[in-house]
Amino acid sequence: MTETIDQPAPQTRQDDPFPVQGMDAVVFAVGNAKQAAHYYSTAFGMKLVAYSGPENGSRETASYVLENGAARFVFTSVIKAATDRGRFLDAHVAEHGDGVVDLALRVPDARAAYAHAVARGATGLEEPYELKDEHGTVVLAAIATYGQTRHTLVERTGYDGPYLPGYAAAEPMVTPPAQRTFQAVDHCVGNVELGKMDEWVAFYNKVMGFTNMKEFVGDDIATEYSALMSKVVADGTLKVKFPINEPAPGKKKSQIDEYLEYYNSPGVQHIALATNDIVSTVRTMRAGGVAFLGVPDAYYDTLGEWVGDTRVPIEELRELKILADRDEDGYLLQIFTKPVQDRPTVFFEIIERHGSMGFGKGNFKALFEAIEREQDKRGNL
Ligand code: TYF
Ligand code: FE
Repeated sequence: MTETIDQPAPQTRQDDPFPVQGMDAVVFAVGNAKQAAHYYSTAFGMKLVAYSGPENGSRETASYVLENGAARFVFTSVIKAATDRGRFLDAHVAEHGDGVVDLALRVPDARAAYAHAVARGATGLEEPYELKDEHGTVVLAAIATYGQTRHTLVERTGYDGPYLPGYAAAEPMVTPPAQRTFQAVDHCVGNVELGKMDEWVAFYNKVMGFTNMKEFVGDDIATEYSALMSKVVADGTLKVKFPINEPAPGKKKSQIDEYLEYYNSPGVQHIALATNDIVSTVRTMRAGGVAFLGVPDAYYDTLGEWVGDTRVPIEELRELKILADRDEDGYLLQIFTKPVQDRPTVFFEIIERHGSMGFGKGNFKALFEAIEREQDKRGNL
């Protein structure tokens, strides 16, 4: 039901061949970065902190960097493609719609991380290179993961600017909410094709030394109701957690198959954001027009019996459609948005953890039924 790390104890920095310091950024390629930045400011309560575009020397792309605590999102649009990078981003949006191009990882040594990853079988996309400006130097490299998604490896110890060399500090687009909506990226989930989940788990095991967490969705649950299989890999410190899903046969078309069909390839399915006040966050986001999945009222009639006491009274969870789950380590509260673009692809999760390091296994049935109701509305039966 929960997890602690499967096999080896969390590695210390000295013996970790691929140490990561956390998520550096989630980078989205979108059709209209200016408007996306506005949505994530007004509806998600994020704060614009940096910008790169024609006004400061970037003629090909415009990029908006938004933060909330340690969580950083970057939204990039092509203005006029002139290089392979611009053409790649244009093609990415044409093929996948708005989506995640990069789960960038902060590392202490990008050259060492890249060399290790490539030696262990990763596909190199960018050899290590330096970017410099008056704020200092950043070392970057990139390796491929599922679909057209990449992991940029970011070494930023020699830099004190707003994001990366070339970016200028920017003022918030709107006044941020009085209370911070979330403070970190909790986990990033990938959808891969049928039969590929174990290969991608092995990739993270081998290339990054990530270990498997105990929570997974196996055959039994898959055929019962979820129509997906899932395993979770994490770095030794549990700061970076990557669940990987693949479709499974079920009563209806798998939500993972629906994603793969509309995204046109494997890719990032959802980003979970950690908060310490999910009630306030959900109220702010609902007021900003974010649509969340709902669960039947009956879910709350029996919730107290098995989940026990939580910080938030059951009646408030019921009002806001927040889910709860408990395991031997503690409990968590969570809620899922509907897809945030017209394609039924990327969505978000808001999660408040109290001891539990799980992913809400006790909610999988209620959650997947809610997703299936949305699939039905879209005509995917
Ligand atoms: O990240 C997780 O594993 C949970 C559960 O399509 C989940 O958030 C898994 C698959 C999915 C939606 C949620
Ligand atoms: Fe999740």
